Amino acid sequence: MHNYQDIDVGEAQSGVLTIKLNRPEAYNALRTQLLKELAHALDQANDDDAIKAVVITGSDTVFAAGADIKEMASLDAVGVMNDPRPSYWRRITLFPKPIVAAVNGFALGGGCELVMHCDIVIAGDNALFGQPEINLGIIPGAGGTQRLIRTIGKSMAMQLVLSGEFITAEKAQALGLISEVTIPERSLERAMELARKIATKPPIAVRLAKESLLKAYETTLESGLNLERKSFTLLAATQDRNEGIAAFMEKRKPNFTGK
Ligand code: CO8
Repeated sequence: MHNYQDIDVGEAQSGVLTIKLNRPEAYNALRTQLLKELAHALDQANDDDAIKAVVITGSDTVFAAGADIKEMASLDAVGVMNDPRPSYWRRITLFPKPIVAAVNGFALGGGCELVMHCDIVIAGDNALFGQPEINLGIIPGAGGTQRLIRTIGKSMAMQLVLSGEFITAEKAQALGLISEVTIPERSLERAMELARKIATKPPIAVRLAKESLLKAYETTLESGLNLERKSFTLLAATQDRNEGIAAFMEKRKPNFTGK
């Protein structure tokens, strides 16, 4: 197991790897080191066939309070241009297995953007989401302006980004930013439960489903439907598809092998 400073990575259990953001002294601010470690842990998870899904979580009171403002303070325009962080974000974006987030407390700035990099989000009812960058004279820089508007629509995205106001978990759920609200004590277990369930599904179908769904963010309906059709066709060539259909016919549980 790799020795990380800013994150805790558990042993994979039932196909699920749990990554905990762990910089309590800085409200899990996403400094370069943390993002580098997160990208590394996800790369490792991608290479490990035993890992079928990942859960990302923070503490009971903070998911992540954004980019590390103290670290950011020392960067001028050239420093920002040469910043390695966008390449770490890119690796998180490209991670092909499902990521479920369990969010308690603050998910602000880059923390809210990290939430939007996750595929399913479960939040405790103490969670607060926001893009307060405007208060610092900057704007979201890890996809927030683009993903927020595609996820919650123009008026609400503008409200969050331009005013810096926070929204509650209940509101975030109503807007479709997250999928479920629980009591804070239950958010991680619920996220794990979902991840474990996904881990039992045929992995190639899960992967192609994620890819197809995410494509909807960035393409026309026609080319999205094309990708869906091609993926659907490709799945007809997998053993797991034959196994799934045979198991249904024979009224038994399927035994998926990832082939
Ligand atoms: N960066 C660094 N340290 C932080 C951050 C942060 N984002 N947030 C909190 N901390 C630290 C505080 O400095 C403090 O440490 P210390 O006691 O040593 O000074 C500790 O965490 C606790 O913070 P507070 O005392 O402020 O705690 P409160 O409970 O009073 O308030 C808040 C909690 C509301 C979360 C408050 O800390 C806050 O407003 N934090 C900043 C939130 C913010 O502005 N986030 C956006 C940051 S900018 C950004 O995310 C841009 C992303 C671009 C990514 C681009 C990649 C290339």
